Amino acid sequence: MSELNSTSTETAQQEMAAGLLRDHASISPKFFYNRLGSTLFEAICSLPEYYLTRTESAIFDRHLNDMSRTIAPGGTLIDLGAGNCAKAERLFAHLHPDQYVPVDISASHLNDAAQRLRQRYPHIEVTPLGMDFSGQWQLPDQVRADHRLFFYPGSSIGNFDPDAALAFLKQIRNQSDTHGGILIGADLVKESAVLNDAYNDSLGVTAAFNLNALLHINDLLGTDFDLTQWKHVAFFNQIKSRIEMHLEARMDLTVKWDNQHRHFIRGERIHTESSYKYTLPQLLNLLETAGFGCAHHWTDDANWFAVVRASAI
Ligand code: AVI
Repeated sequence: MSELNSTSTETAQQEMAAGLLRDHASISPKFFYNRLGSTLFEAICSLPEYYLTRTESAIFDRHLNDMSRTIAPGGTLIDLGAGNCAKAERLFAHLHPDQYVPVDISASHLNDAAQRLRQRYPHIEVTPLGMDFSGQWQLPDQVRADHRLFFYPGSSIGNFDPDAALAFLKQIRNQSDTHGGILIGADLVKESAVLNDAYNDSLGVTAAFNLNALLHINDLLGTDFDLTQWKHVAFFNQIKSRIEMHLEARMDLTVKWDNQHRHFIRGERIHTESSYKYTLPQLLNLLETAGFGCAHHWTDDANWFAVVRASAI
């Protein structure tokens, strides 16, 4: 089941078809997140090999008091890619936001969570937004304009190519007043084996997450992808400093939809996701180029993951 409204369904269909018809076929990683995909992603976050979530969480556990000293209380907390809102909820007791704005492409997940939060925190205005923020976006007027803190955890910044990451951060900067800022988590460059294991877990949950994109496309575009004909491939590309996820055809096959088709030969791949890994200086430099300064950062003991708080300057 997909969670997009009719206008965004049409745009999504065009985007999917264009990606499938490219010489090197690709699908945007945003198409991982239908209801099943969001559930599978939550499961990924608990996998032993997927160190990102627990490492980031441990950084917050250890340094949240220190972080909150760099952030004025009150204001609006804007949670980009909020999912079940659990990560932001942990900040409430430290940051005391007046308004909380969870934003996610998967609206049903979001509305359930927002309802629960309203009951638990009646003094916080909860304003959920079902929105795709992977391209051009603008926050609506219901979002208060002053003291905006954008919360972007989970290394989701890594899912943008570097130019797009910069453009995305600039959009955030342009929607922050001078009291605003960003609290962002990003996965750092490390030994390839650790990275490869994180995206090739032994339970096969990441493989299911990747393959589910084809079910989502069948649902949205009416393609006839047969999942048994495809396999999950993920590896660290050291030159580009990114994990690449692909779906690889196990045999020659043809995918059909409407009056269109795409032939794949055995071994041909659809690129489904890149997950860039930064060094800490690269990450700080990216934020500075986007217009954020006065950065404070916190990492784990192994320097696997970083959380950065930076101000709009
Ligand atoms: C959401 N994003 C940061 C995850 C990542 O690690 O790039 C998505 C993911 N893909 C496979 N496993 C997790």
